[in-house]
Amino acid sequence: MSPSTVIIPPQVEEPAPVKLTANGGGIPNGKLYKTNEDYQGNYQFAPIEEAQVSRAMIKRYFNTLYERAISDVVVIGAGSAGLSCAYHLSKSRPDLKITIIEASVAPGGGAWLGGQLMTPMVIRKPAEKFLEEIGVPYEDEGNFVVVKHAALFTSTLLSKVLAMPNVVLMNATAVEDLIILPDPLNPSSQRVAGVVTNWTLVALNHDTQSCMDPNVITAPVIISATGHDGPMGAFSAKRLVSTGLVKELGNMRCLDMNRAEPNIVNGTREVVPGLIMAGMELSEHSGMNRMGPTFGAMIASGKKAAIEAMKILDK
Ligand code: 48N
Repeated sequence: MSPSTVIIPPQVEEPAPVKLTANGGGIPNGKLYKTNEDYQGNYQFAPIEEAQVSRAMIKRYFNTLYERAISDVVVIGAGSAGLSCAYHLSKSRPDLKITIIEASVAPGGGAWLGGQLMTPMVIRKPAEKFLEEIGVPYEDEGNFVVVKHAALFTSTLLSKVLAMPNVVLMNATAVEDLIILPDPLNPSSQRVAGVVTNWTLVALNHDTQSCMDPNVITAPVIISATGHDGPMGAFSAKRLVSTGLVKELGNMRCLDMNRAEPNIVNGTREVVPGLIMAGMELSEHSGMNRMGPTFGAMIASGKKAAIEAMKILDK
């Protein structure tokens, strides 16, 4: 084709203006337009009015925000521990309203890469059983397995969790405080009863504007899995200390895989009434070793947190 030849796509019928129906849907002239998936220059979308897109998002998002203001369980942090917890909890208890609050736009935390920005992910046995459950292939190295790319694990787990009808993920949203109330079961003590949230960009910029007040979500059980580093790492552990509910941080100890992983899993527990701590945040709270680039303990800690949450809810 000589360069002077310019292909002018066949003129397609200008879509008639779409009349918005009351609920924000668009049925142009009472009929749905035909579409055309033609890659030879005549690809046609059904017409839309820009306001329909806004209304489609606003209606759903703010309905969810309204409905999840009262949740059954809030999971703070959608890293490998938080997501693993949400998976097991929603699978075991599809009746529960589980709301995940994730500060980053991209959930997944530190589980998009293995170690030192390398992509393979090491998971020590017996945690590979979870990979088999969610369908993540791995290479078997005897006492541990290797997933070819950490993102294969995290994206698979994330897709399973997001497909669960009772799970809602609010990403780009930060927990910037906790709700702590007198414990109705024991008024002389206090109980974590919910979270205080704001858009993360707001939460990180409180010193640039006058008070930008937050929102709240209440729940009888909070599971905190905010990790040990990052802009808000170990959030709840630090907040529990600053409120005086916990005397002092244990501070994460140096790397020792063989101590760190079983201690994190076995130490996953309700650290104060109403709040279960999981994953690497626990190392900061309880002074456990770090394990570095191996993720089996995150998977198992998440599952243990789900088991502990069900014990509380079943009381
Ligand atoms: O992946 P992380 O940081 O945390 P975990 O515990 O799920 O997994 C930890 C794991 O990635 C390791 O650190 C590995 C095993 N390395 C160990 C080692 O020795 O170095 O996920 C925490 C998530 C992140 O996505 C944060 O954005 C989010 O929590 N987050 C928050 N979300 C909402 N509100 C907050 N205040 C908040 N703080 C953190």
